[in-house]
Amino acid sequence: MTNEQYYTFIQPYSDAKEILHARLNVLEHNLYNKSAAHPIHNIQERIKKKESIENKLLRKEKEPTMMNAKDYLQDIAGLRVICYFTEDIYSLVDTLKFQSDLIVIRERDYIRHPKPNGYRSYHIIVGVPVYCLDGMEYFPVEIQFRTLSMDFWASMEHRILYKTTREDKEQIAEELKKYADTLVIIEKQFAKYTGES
Ligand code: 0O2
Repeated sequence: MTNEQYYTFIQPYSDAKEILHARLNVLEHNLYNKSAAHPIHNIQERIKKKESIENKLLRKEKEPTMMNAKDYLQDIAGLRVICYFTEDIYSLVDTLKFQSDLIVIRERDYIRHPKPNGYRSYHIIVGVPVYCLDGMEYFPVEIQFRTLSMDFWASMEHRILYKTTREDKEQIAEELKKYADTLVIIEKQFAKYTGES
């Protein structure tokens, strides 16, 4: 994949991400009209770099071509939505699913079903219709919904352990799992103050 091919290839993914980002901003403004609280703390976004696309395809034992990226990767465009409370995440997901022109391609609820290492997050891959001069096509965008504490833990774990090799990995993983459990308790305590538990 040349640089030029890469930049042409990612354009509609980037457009789909922008469309979804705008829709999430609208929900942030009017989801909770019954209270002053806003559910979203911040939204991060990224487009997978050319090298990451090629490496991921190679890990999947596929040729690193644009065609394969389109066929086998659904996280080329990504949004990470950081919310205050778990309930905010489920409300946002429900409201987003109500938008009938979006299609849900895949969902993974690592909040109700955390990964054994303690990772918690709600992943949903949404097909977003992108209209251009010669028609419409759906492009996938992966959204990771996390609370502030889920994001804190995942960012630290990503930095310290995820995809790393180190001798003390097992011991650190055990400690991080305990911190994940503690954060669940703390988060529930905070939710109590707002009646959102
Ligand atoms: P990176 O470095 O964040 O880009 P798939 O995308 O379907 O091939 P998978 O694992 O089936 O991969 O999808 P899943 O479980 O939805 O996880 C995808 C992303 O979630 C990862 O992207 C991470 O960003 C995040 N994630 C999943 N598990 C963990 C975890 O244990 N710790 C942390 N910190 N993040 C996690 P990438 O591309 O693997 O990595």
